[in-house]
Order: sequence, then C-alpha cells, then structure tokens
Amino acid sequence: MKLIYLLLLFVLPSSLLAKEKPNFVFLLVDDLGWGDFGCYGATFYETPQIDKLAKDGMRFTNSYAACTVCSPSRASILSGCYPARLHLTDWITGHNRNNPILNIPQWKTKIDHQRVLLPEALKAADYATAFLGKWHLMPIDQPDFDQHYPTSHGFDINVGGREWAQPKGPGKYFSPFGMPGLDDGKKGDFLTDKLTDAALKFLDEKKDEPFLLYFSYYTLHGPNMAPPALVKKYTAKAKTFDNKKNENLNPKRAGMVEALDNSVGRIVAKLEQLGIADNTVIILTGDNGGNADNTTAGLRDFKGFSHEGGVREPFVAKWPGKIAAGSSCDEMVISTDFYPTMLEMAGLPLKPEQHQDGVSILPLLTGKSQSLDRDTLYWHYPHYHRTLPYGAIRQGDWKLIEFFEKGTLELFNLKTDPFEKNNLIENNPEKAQALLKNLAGWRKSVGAQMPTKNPDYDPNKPRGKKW
Ligand SMILES: [Ca+2]
Repeated sequence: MKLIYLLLLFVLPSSLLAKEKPNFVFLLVDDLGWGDFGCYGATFYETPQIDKLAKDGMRFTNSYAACTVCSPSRASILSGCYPARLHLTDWITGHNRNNPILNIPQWKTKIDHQRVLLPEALKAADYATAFLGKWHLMPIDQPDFDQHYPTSHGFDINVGGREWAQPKGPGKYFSPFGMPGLDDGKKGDFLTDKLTDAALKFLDEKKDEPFLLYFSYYTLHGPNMAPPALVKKYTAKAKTFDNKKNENLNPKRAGMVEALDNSVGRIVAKLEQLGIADNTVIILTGDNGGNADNTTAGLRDFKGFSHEGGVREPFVAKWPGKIAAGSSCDEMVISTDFYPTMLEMAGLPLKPEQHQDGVSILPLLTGKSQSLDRDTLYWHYPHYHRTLPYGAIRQGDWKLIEFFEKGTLELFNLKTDPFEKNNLIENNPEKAQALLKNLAGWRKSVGAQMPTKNPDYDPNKPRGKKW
C-alpha cells in the first residue's frame, strides 16, 4: 500500500503536468488576403467553418505577416525573429531586376541550423511534431538539399514539404502531386483534401500525447485550381452576385477558399470526435497578402507590395475555456509572436535568446490585458518585387514607408486612413523624421542588410522586368 502511495506521489504530478500541456494545430494559409474570409468581410467567398472558429475564439484586426512574400514570413514564424535579423528577406529563389538602381543584398535561402526553432523547442518538451504542406525554406539545387527538409528542423514527419513555392507536380493541385510523404490517391483527388487526410491520420495517431500539427497549406497560392463542383458553384454565383464591396469573384479562387474551409471544418470535427478539442489550441493565419486584386477588403495593394494589403493578415485563435468565445483584439501582433506565445501556452520557459523579436501575446488571448508592452513593428524588404526595395515602421496608428532607391517617404495614419490614400509626409515632417530615425536604429540593432548603389546602372537602358 505504502509503495502504491509513493508511486502515486512520484508518478501523478508529472502525468498531470503532461495532460495540462495543450495541443497545437497551427494552420498557415498561403497568400491569404485580409478580405478572404466571411469573418473578415467576404460575402462572395463562403467560409462557414472558419467563421465558426472565429466565433468560438478571438479574431485579431491588426495582425501582420513579417514580410510581403512567403519564405521570410515562414522563417519568422518558426524562429520568432524578424527576417531582417535572419538575413532571409526574400522568397526563395527570389529574382533580380535588370539594370536596377540598387543592387540587392545576398540573402539567405535557408534557416541556420544553429537556431532552435519552434518545433524543436516543442519536440524537446515531448511534443509530437508534424509538418504538412508547403515548406519553401530550403535552397534549390544545392549539394546539401536534403539537409533542409522540415524533418531537419524539428518536425518528426513531413508530408508535402519541399523546395517548392507552389504545387509543381504533374497535376499541380490535382493528383499526382509528387510530394514527399503524401499519398497520391487517385486521379482527380485535390491536394488540400489529401493533406487534410494526412492531418486527420496524425491526429488519430497522436491524440494521447501533446502534439504540434503545423499545417502549412499550399492553397491559396496560384495556380488557381479548385474541385470542379466548387468552380461550377462559384461560376454560377458570380453571374448574379451584386458586387457592392468590389470583392474578387474568381470562381477558382473562391473554390480554393471553400476547400480550405472544408479542411478546417474536418480538423475541428476530428478534434471533437477524439475528445481533445478542449485541450487544443487552434491558430489560423496567413504568410502574406492575397496574390490578386480585391482580396484585401479595401486595404491598399496586395502580395509583394509595401502597403497594408501585402502584410495585414487574418488571425483567429481558439482555445476553449482560455480564450473567450466571440472576442476580438485590435492590438498589433506579428508572426514572430507565435513562438513565445505557444511556449507560454505550453507552460514552457521562454527562450528569449531564440525568438529574439517575438513577444508572447498570451495576455491578449486570455483577456488579461488589452495591450502589449510594445508599440512598434518593423518590416525590411531590400528587394524588388511589385514594390521597390523598402523598409517600413508602424508605431501606434502611424506608418512610415521608406523606399531605398531615392529615399522617398510615405506617411499614413492608419486610424483615420486605413486604406493609405493620403500621404501625410508634407504635413507631418517631424513625425516622419522621428519614425525614420527609429527605423534606421532598428535596422542597425538587428544587423539588417541594405541594398547598395549599382555602379553600372544606366538610366538610358530599360529597367527590365517589373518583378
Ligand atoms: Ca505566400
């Protein structure tokens, strides 16, 4: 009897502790526009499952991706660091512009192994870790190609992740997919559905231990492809749709969004069926703005641009009993914040030497606080895309964009001008200079790489491809 008591004394606390650790389902949507979900204003696209997720949790209105393109944002989530600090500032493989005014810096096309990434930190705390979908964080055609898969960075399994920015298999979004670890299924099978099957299988297998399911959807990246029934549905809907809010009416893109919504619904249902929904945190967000016009609910521009449409992202989080259902939060948050937030949710010590730029937003999620001890966010994109090379700072309601070619400045007040229509630089030179100084100081503090003057630039020659 004494022995049993002693055993209980030693065994019980650790087992209870293990049970307290929440599971994580992190859903990262590619090229997700601010206006793509019903809960963010969409009326043409239908997202009942995602809207329900927002209704059961918290919806953020000032959530940002750390970059206007894919790879840097993805690196920022996994590392908790700004892309500028990582020197991973453009998508892989990026691009050069002919005859540029500025030469862009050599940026990294992989994450250093020296860093302890989010999945590695959770794995060390006995989490089962799965990566599904788009990786896009590894060099292409390099000798060490296979050293940079998700499984080299803390994930136990990898289903679908490789160097690709988008599905490039024979059938692209349709079988055959040509992706590691992913069942090709049968002809006509849709990628989002098959990845979801793999997600449900992982949940079935790991329901009794803490897990991180990092589901990095290939959708909504191009090419726009969706199951025929959904394309048919939205083609018909578009014919009679009264497009009052100037929404994107591409039936294929609408179908991709609905397939995504179905996937989210299946995952939520599976968690409930397994009886683990109450102890599972679900986070849903995107890596950069929508890759098309009219996907940002009026925010200026979209993916690849310096304005809000390139970086403002939907973000909803559900954690029953911890996050109030139907709540919303207007505080600024950014993709570097997920790492420390999830560590704190798991009851693990923070690793400030790793997630150097992230802040735990747990007090916002639990309603303990309405604001963070941080009022400034930064972006650094020393590359050509749809935008010219730029840096940006948002402090409170103010946002300054600095274009590096000629030092051109744009200043906006996002409270009075959320769509960035009025450049206030002439009216507020002092504010602009203060922000500019702050931005330059930040760049120095993180060791940001700057573009340099191109000595061979010839103003009489064509500047080549726009992006
Ligand atoms: Ca993207």
